[in-house]
Amino acid sequence: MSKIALISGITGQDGSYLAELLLQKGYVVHGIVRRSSSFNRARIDHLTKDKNIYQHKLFLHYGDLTDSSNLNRILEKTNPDEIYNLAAQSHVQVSFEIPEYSAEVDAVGTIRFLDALRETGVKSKFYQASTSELYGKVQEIPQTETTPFYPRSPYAVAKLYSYWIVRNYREAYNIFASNGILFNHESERRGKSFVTRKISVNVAKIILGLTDILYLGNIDSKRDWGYAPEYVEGMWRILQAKEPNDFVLSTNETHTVREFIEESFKCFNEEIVWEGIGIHEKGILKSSGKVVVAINPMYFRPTEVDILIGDYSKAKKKLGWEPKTKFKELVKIMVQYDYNNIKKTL
Ligand code: NAP
Ligand code: F7E
Repeated sequence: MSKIALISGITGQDGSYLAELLLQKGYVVHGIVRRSSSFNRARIDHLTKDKNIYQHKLFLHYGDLTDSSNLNRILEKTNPDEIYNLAAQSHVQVSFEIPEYSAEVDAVGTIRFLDALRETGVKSKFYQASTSELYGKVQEIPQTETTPFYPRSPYAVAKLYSYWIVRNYREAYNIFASNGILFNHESERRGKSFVTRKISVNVAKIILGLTDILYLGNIDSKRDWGYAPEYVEGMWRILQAKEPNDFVLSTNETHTVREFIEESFKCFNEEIVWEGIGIHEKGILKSSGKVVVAINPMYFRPTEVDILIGDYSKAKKKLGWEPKTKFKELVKIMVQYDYNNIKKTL
């Protein structure tokens, strides 16, 4: 008998890779999709097309983490073995603009899901998409599962609630519920308003002569960036462990946004030189003297997370999970994808 998985956030970056992985493993996959006025299924389109090999293995259900009766119905209807709760208002800067909605989805949404599990009596394992943003103003370098949290945005504070309610329901009701504390993971499917993809798309456009300047905010913040397809494999492994537990998934490397920009241009044999300071700093192409990067303070956040670097030793030891794609290769994958993709449309 095939195992049944239910994925919230299936139309997102991680949801789409996870759906692919689970279908390849022979699972029947149910996904929760939001009604939207414009098409929001581009990332899973290839899995849902008619005559697809997964045609009778993938099912989509309208739903929303703000609607608990709907979650109850979906659980009763699908009776999953594994739930992956990936749905979220996932943009940190946007969470400062819509803090209450971010809490509704990213915090209360999780308790709605866990309570639906309790009420329906469905016996499913539960994966929660926790985040390195919980570490915020970091209390320790590198960060591990025991590093104290210090969230620095409405997004991170909401995710902190979810982290703890997962642990509480595990202890109180013996539910197999685990947190994956995932550090930033990127890909050619990353949303275009996150910094890595914003850079890869715009560098490709600059090289193709379609745009002049890439405007960014804080280019000195440091992130631990990995490759998303490897991280969804880690999510699956977290739910295959003997006991529910919490795991960091990361690369144990950290790089600045500035380095991401420099490495992206290097893919086209272009070197960036920096001139000026603060909001007046500019990135200039050494070959032509053209300004291609500038600072726009509208992208600064009221509180910033300066440095993230995760120690994934526990996941390596207990799950046999390790990241394979490191920084330079990740940049190359994203930039080359965007360059080829944009060029095709010309
Ligand atoms: P993403 O691309 O932004 O996808 C988010 C998904 O959530 C989309 O499918 C979105 O649907 C759905 N969603 C948003 N609000 C919803 C609601 N009210 N009800 C139901 N669905 C809703 O995010 P991602 O990068 O794949 O990340 C997946 C999860 O991991 C998120 O919870 C994120 O916070 C967390 N996380 C991400 C990272 C990372 O580096 N990527 C690291 C740590 C944790 P639409 O397509 O309709 O918008
Ligand atoms: O920002 C700086 C920005 O939005 C990274 C989400 O998936 O990962 C993600 O959150 C850094 C920050 O990701 C721009 O200030 C500069 O320091 O790509 P980001 P994030 O905030 O780290 C975590 C783990 C999650 O859980 C989240 O869901 O880049 N930055 N200039 C910029 N960021 C953006 N977005 N746009 C800029 O123009």
